[in-house]
Amino acid sequence: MNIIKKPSWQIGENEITDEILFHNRRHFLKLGAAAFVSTGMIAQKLSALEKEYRIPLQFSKTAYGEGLELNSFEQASTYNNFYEFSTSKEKPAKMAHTLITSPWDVGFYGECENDTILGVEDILKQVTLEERIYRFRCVEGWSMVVPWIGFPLKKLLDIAKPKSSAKFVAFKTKYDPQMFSDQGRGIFGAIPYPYVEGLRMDEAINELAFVAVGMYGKVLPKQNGAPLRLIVPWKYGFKSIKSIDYVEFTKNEPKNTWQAVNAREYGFYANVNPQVDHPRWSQAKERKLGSFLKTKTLPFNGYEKEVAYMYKDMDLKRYF
Ligand SMILES: Nc1nc2c(c(=O)[nH]1)N[C@H]1C(S)=C(S)[C@@H](COP(=O)(O)O)O[C@H]1N2
Ligand SMILES: [Mo]
Repeated sequence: MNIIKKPSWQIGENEITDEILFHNRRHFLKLGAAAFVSTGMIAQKLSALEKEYRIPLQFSKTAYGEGLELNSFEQASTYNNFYEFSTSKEKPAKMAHTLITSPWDVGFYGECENDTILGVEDILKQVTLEERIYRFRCVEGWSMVVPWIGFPLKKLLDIAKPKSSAKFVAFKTKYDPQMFSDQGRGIFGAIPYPYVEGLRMDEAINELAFVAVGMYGKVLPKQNGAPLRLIVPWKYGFKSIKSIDYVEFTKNEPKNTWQAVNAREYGFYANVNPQVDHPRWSQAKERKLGSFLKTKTLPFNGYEKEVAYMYKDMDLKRYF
């Protein structure tokens, strides 16, 4: 079925829905379905299809993650942390339809030569997509292995031409209470919004730091942070900020949301470290989604070789 005539990111959300509905309606009619199911049933089926439909992406495969056993798409897209919707793990998948991901602009500002605002489609014209299978470890003690599709974070940052005065980069998730119900609760919200994360510049341009626009071959489900999110595989999951709206280059270390919420429990670096326990639980082990037994957590989540050099002079108990 050839329903994609333009590159995915050039199609508006309504247009996609219309095309899917159009083609599926024809499909149903061809089956003669209309003759024996009620229009109500067709409408129900169509709306389920509409929800599940994700645009396939074109990308190249890479060697990242060879040999790792993948979690299922089902696992990775129905057990989420996305506080803008809910603190429940199951609710983001049910609520995320209110997030409108097209059109979507990303703004760049701060210590850079090229202050600019770009549509996701223009960003995607400047990069090539690749698939990377990464381990992902949440600070809460669960983990997963996911095939992300995207491009190196360095490529995104290069668009803005950071100045040498840029020592850090901060990211902000969109603030829009119409799209994110928990943002509408003001001081009663689960955490302060917008969600903010940050990296030191050398971390941000490390080859592993990744911007994901898809997973499992297709565009990101909204609950996983569409249309674009960070993936920093050697750090706890909260560093991998979702649905990025702004990128700010700074001279000083930005204060990330979780540090603002509880600086004793969550730091800026958040490198996965089985030696440094969370004040309320051990970080020595993790449970992979779908697994019964726990396995040992690896230093830097298994990416020591690629990233440890950046922290060689730092006391990682202090800079947790
Ligand atoms: N904007 C935003 N980004 C976020 C979060 C969030 O609540 N809001 N949760 C973080 C946490 S704690 C984790 S573990 C991962 C979860 O990503 P996933 O739902 O794709 O597994 O997203 C991170 N990024
Ligand atoms: Mo997390």
